[in-house]
Amino acid sequence: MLANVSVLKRALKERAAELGLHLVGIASAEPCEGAQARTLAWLERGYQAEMGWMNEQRARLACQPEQLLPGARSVISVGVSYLAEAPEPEAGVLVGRVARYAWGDDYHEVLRERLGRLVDFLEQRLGARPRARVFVDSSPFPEREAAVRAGLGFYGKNTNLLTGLLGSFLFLGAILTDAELEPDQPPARDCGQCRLCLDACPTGALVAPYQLDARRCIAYLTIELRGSISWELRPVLGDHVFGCDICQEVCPWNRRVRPLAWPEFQPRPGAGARPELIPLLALDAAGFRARFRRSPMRRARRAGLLRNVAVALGNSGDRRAVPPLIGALQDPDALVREHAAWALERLRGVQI
Ligand code: B12
Ligand code: SF4
Ligand code: SF4
Repeated sequence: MLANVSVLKRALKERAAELGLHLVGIASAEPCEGAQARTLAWLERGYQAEMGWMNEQRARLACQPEQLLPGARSVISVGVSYLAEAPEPEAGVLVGRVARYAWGDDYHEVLRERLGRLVDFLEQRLGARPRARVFVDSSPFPEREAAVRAGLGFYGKNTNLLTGLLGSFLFLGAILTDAELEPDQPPARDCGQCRLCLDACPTGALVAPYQLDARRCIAYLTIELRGSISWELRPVLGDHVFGCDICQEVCPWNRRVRPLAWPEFQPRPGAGARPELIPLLALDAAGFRARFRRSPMRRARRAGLLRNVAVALGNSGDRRAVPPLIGALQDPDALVREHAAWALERLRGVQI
């Protein structure tokens, strides 16, 4: 029996490599009691901010594979690098900064399709379609915990999954299945004495090793928050208009990692790494939809993105930002108008 499960695992990993999935590991589908307890403690402290969907019920469901898929026996965890290179922005142009994961197409759809093909392979090998559920950051599932258990890497103090081969700029996905596969072993590694990410975080969101308070995290503030950004944090956002990579850029595990991003995740026109700010502030609803179709940046919605752009223009210290910000005082959305007014106030000194 063991021979069969390990032969199947080897064949599955070969197929995954053919599909371009950079890392693959297997874990048994046991309840994740530790992750559940840590997530409940995180919720208790209010670190989920206004992400109402990150709640106790979700944490309990996510960590009980049997409830997600009756008869579940194995988790196939995959990691796909999104590390790409982007051209330097043109000199003199007012640009914002987008987190690497959002430079290209939306990973949810791209990864889900590849994982579906891995399930097709299992069906072919087993002679019948196994019961399976695919997770790519959309339904409750502890993706980092599954990756650790499946031997892909370990938790960094910035809470990201770190891997020896690809660093941490990778997407995670998982297949929960009733097929039996031989489990891999979690690596016995950790960050050691390093604390570069904690010291580099500009907002103090990493309140302790492995503890992220989303209320202060730029990724949360620029992507998930629907309302107003606190006055205290606006200047600290700098030129970030969507997400933040600072705690990963400083990580030694991301040095000397080769850029292996799939063509889908290369910087695309419209979104990309360093979008020009002033045209963004002029986007209407239809323009926003057209520009960010199939981009992760849709997640911020028009009002959220323009709010972030107004803050970045306010932080630019550049007088060219003044006329478009005055225009944004007439924006149909109150959120945008309010942040534009703040930005103009911040630029007061440079107006003359
Ligand atoms: C909610 C969420 C967010 C929130 C909250 C982040 C957070 N740290 O919880 C916000 C909006 C801030 C966010 C930001 C980002 N996210 Co996000 N996010 C998620 C989501 C949906 C759930 C995460 C979760 O359960 N959080 C709850 C907390 C409690 O869990 P946790 O952070 O994993 O914490 C664990 C560790 O801290 C550990 N732990 C606690 N104490 C200790 C002590 C020791 C000794 C050890 C070893 C471990 C340990 O246990 C906790 C639970 O297991 C996942 C997808 C998913 N379904 O899993 C993606 C996910 C985690 N995000 C992802 C990404 C890419 C990002 C960003 C990089 C995007 C960006 N550039 O802007 C940033 C990174 C910010 C950061 N430093 O984490 C990837 C991460 C890939 C990776 N390499 O790890 C995921 C897995 C999505 C995916 N499928 O690829 N995200
Ligand atoms: S993503 Fe940015 S703001 Fe959030 S913890 Fe990392 S460095 Fe801090
Ligand atoms: S910067 Fe240092 S402490 Fe932070 S995740 Fe990387 S290795 Fe760990």
